[in-house]
Amino acid sequence: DSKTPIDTDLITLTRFIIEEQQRLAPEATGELSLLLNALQYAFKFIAHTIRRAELVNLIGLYGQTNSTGDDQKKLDVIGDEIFINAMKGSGNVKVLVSEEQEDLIIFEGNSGNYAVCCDPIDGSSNLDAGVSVGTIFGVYKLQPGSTGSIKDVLRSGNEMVAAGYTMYGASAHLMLTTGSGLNGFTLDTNLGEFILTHPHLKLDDSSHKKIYSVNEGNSHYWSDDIKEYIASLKQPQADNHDKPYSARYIGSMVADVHRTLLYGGIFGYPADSKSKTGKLRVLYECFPMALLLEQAGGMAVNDKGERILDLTPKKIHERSGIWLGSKDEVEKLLTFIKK
Ligand code: P6P
Repeated sequence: DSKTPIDTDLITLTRFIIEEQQRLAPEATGELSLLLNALQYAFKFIAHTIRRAELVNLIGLYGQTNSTGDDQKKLDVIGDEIFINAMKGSGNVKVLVSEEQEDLIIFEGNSGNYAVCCDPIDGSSNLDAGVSVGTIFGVYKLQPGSTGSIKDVLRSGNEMVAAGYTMYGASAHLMLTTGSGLNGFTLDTNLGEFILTHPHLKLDDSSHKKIYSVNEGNSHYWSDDIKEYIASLKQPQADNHDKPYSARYIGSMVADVHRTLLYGGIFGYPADSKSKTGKLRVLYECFPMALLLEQAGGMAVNDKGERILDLTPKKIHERSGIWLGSKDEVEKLLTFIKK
């Protein structure tokens, strides 16, 4: 009715990208803005497909396995195809690394200056249970003079120019950074637009929830440092009204990281005696999430306590152990990691 105030001045992702470009890089060519718009198209299409999949029962084993051996679900394949076509169609992506593709993809016909690393539908093993899954992405600008090769992506995480994820839950939530803070958007399916809903998101160091998020089913294989650390969280905490931490583990990285960004705490998938290099992949899981957490004032380190973004992968599907979350929580972990 006429009394309910309608916000007629919405900040859509499209508008936000243009305003950020004008604010941060007035001399920019606008290529990154075009790329971010191609990314948001892919997220809208994947969100729509996941919703439809529930109805037309696309879910179910597809019978093939992807480059990392997980059972591939139909939506993994469709999500990957949607993403590949959106990046090719953007015209300015030259190199693509996808979790679903064993090898690097070079778009010969594109004259673009960007390389994108992505996990089209991370956590898809949870799809049948209705658990939120997501698309995780990281963007590198091609190195000067490069026409697109593996050298453009086997680089330090510090060189990523943009990163984020879209989580497909009750709504589609996009968390994005282009290096100047972290902003959250929610897809309005009626408008077909991502709307700015979490401007300048920052982790609240003082009053965040005491949550730890790790798969305790692996604790037999953990190092003694990590066993000691997690055991310490289960004791009553003086700075938590003498209560131990709460355990929250969804098993879908995007959902676990989204909760960590909104509530604080720590998430980890450490390397252990079973997975000596951890499970999560550097280029399209660890780097993007580490960049998001740091932009929100948090931290992300590997099993040796080294900053994730300082790592340089030698292979495109390389894995790393990772801990990320509120600065004070990661610093507490670091006191248990013996150099
Ligand atoms: P586990 C999902 O398969 C995934 O790649 C991440 O999304 C998630 O954090 C992790 O693996 C869960 O692994 O071994 O705890 O089931």
